[in-house]
Amino acid sequence: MTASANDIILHQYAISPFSEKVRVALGIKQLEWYSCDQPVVMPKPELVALTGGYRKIPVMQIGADIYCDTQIILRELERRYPSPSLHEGDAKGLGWGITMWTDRVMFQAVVAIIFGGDTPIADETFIKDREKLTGRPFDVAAMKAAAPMMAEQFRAQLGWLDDQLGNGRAFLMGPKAGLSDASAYYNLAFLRWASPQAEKLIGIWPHVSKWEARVKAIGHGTVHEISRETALDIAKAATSTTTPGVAAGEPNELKEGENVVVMADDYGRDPISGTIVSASAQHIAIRRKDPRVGDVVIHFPRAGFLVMRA
Ligand SMILES: N[C@@H](CCC(=O)N[C@@H](CS)C(=O)NCC(=O)O)C(=O)O
Repeated sequence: MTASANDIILHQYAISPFSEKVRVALGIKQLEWYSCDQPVVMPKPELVALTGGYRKIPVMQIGADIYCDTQIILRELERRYPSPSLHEGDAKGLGWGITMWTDRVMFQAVVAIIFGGDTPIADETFIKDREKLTGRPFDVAAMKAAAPMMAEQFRAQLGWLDDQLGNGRAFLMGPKAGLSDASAYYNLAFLRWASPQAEKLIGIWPHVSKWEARVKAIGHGTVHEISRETALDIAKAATSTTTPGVAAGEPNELKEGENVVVMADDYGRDPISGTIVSASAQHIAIRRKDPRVGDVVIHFPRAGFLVMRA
């Protein structure tokens, strides 16, 4: 199989929980895609050639269009492959709001349980890398102190999921799996991969356990491997298919063609510079040039990202 400019390339690594969210969405939509393996720690020269400095995982590439953050990745998958929808039964708007809970509050509880647990899974290189990523000390002692409390926080949140599933529905929002399922599920998968406490915490919830098995059974669609160099060659040869234009209502009157810097508002706040191609309440796309990949258009969500005039 050779990938073309229309194919989905997911830059990821196997034990990345946020990649699991996208992999489940690819499974729900039964899509065929290419997995491009990326390192777990910096340096990631091929990834940053595509993204202009964004280093987090996953990143989706389709030709010369690059999507940073799972929110914009799932939004674009939904736009390009609307059926089956990630919003079957889901309140389309509030499904995204739910991801703000699963990706921040719930995820941070899981991180503390894993890294504050008894199994040391973080080596020196990983710790140094994550300190740079977050701009804070990777304080194992503090995480150890917090882990028991975080187990209680996580239990409370699993209780919400169990109540939601308590009326016999197969998935969180109804009979079909969607955005909320992929978003809550990856936290449980991460805990299963990395913490001996997982079964003790998850297994006590009867509805959650059955739901977890159902989401797992969805799979990841059809996946092929692609090398980093081939992915970069595809970007270089391709032209972005993004339609230019800025939707009405920009609170700060951002305009097409303006130079801006975009960065995440939480961690991994590396600034990415470019020229606005298109924007709306939910996305911003900026063009930049890179010696290895040529002209690319990089896409970010608006919620959770800051846009500043350069
Ligand atoms: N808000 C981001 C979060 C992504 C994230 O935190 N990813 C983790 C891996 S699952 C990461 O990038 N860690 C640092 C790294 O892998 O270099 C998203 O939704 O994509």
